[in-house]
Amino acid sequence: MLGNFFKKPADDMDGRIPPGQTLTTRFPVLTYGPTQHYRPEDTVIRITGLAREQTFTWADLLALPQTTLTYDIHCVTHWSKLDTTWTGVRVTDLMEHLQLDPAATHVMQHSVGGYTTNLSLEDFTRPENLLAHTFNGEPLDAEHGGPLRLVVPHLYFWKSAKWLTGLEFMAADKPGFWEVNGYHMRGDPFKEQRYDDDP
Ligand SMILES: Nc1nc2c(c(=O)[nH]1)N[C@H]1C(S)=C(S)[C@@H](COP(=O)(O)O)O[C@H]1N2
Ligand SMILES: [Mo]
Repeated sequence: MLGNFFKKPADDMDGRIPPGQTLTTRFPVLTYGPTQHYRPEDTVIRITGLAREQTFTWADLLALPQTTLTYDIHCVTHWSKLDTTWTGVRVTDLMEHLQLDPAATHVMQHSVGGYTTNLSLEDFTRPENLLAHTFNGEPLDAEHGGPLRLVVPHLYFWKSAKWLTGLEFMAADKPGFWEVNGYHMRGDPFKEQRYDDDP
């Protein structure tokens, strides 16, 4: 019995698998509503709210430093996928070109099609977060949010908007699409923050 205190379950992969998750080697598609199809050149990211209004075109984004990172992703529907490799612009590199009002504490991600999801600035500005256009070395498929999506790997994957089109800076937290519908405002998979009544 005592051994159980010292031995991790064989399948938690040294703490990489959050509670209640199972591994998949597939890459499931999870979208509310239709997949959006448009050309990379038609991608525009609009900066609104408590920041100097700006737009970033596809060319603007490609002119910023490009970073490739590998990490695990976790969906609230109980699948996790290890070692996914993404290329794009680090949120922290984009932030160097923004002028935020000091009152901004949160950001709403906006997508083509109307999907939204909220983050605190602390969760948004982590060094591993990417505005990603490439997955495993290939242009990101439309189903997975191409031409450009956010990837915020330390939170459940609903916090990573596909077909990103805008970042709205806010003075308070505000629920996005799934958060209005009962999901957690933060969504930390290691704390199992799935629904709004989870701690
Ligand atoms: N625009 C948009 N982004 C979205 C969603 C969506 O429905 N629309 N679904 C979210 C959810 S619930 C998950 S789990 C991931 C799924 O990404 P995937 O389809 O690439 O696996 O995208 C997130 N981003
Ligand atoms: Mo999800």
